[in-house]
Order: sequence, then structure tokens, then C-alpha cells
Amino acid sequence: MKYILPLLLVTASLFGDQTFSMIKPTAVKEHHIGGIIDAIEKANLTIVALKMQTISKEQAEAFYGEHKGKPFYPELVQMMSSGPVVLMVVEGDNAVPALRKVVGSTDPKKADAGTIRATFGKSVGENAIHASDSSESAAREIAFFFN
Ligand code: IDP
Ligand code: MG
Repeated sequence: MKYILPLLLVTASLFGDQTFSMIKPTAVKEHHIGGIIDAIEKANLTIVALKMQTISKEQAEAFYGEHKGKPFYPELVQMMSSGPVVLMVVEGDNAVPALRKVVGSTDPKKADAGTIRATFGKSVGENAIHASDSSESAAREIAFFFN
């Protein structure tokens, strides 16, 4: 019994933390899947699950439920359901902040040079990629798209 906690800790550190990411429809249409995945891997993060699908308006509404009522919400839902996206589970040390760092600020014009949004984003609404903002969001978002 006393070995269970240390075993869990060792197992968790072996696998690292997980976060969730999604390449948005505009970036897929503009052939940036390869460039974006390359940037994630160069940040020493590991993609452990990946699939492509077009999400429904209802899924986009539920996924971005925290933004319901904001002026950009209808446009966001429309945009996210407008074509195929790439859904990914990403793993690594401090995966959530590590991925947010390589993704960059919400507004591509304000994002640090070399980040995914600075390189591949066009505007706040078309900023190439989503990345979970906390481990709680990551767990919820992974469960939303992967079972
Ligand atoms: P984040 O993606 O950097 O976490 P959030 O504030 O959670 O940013 O917003 C979710 C998404 O909603 C953004 O990635 C962006 O595409 C979109 N968004 C946020 N604010 C605006 C806005 O003012 N106009 C248009 N779209 C927006
Ligand atoms: Mg967010």
C-alpha cells in the first residue's frame, strides 16, 4: 500500500503533463499544419494523439462556452465550424504553459516573434491555433474530443 503514491508520482513524471491543442480552420486551409506541428515539436513537446475533423456549430458553441455572450462569440463559433481542424493531445514538462509560450499571445500582431501565432496567425479571430489555458481546461478539452 505504501508504494502506491511513489509509484503514481514516478508514472506521472514519466509521462509528463498533457495539454490540448487545435489547429484552426483557416490555418488548415492555408497549408500550415506541417509548420505548426514542426513548431510544437521543436519546443520539445510530444504529440501523443491527433485527429482531423470538422466540428459542428453545436460542438464549437459548447467548446467555447466560457465566451458565450461576448461580442465575438458568434463569429468564433462560425469560424471554428467552417472547415476541418486538427485536434491534438500534447505532452511534456509543464505542457500547458510550455505550449502557450510557443503559441504566443491571442493577437498575432502582439505575439512574440517566432511564436506560432506571430508566424501563422492573420488576426485575433484567425490566430491559427488554440491551446488550453490551465490543466483543468486541458483535462476538460481532452475529454471533449478524445475518449
Ligand atoms: P486564447 O485563445 O488566447 O486563450 P481567448 O481569450 O480564450 O484567447 O479567446 C478564445 C478565442 O476567441 C481566441 O483565440 C480568438 O480566436 C477569439 N477571440 C478572442 N477575442 C476576440 C476578439 O476580440 N475578436 C475576435 N475574436 C476573438
Ligand atoms: Mg482561451
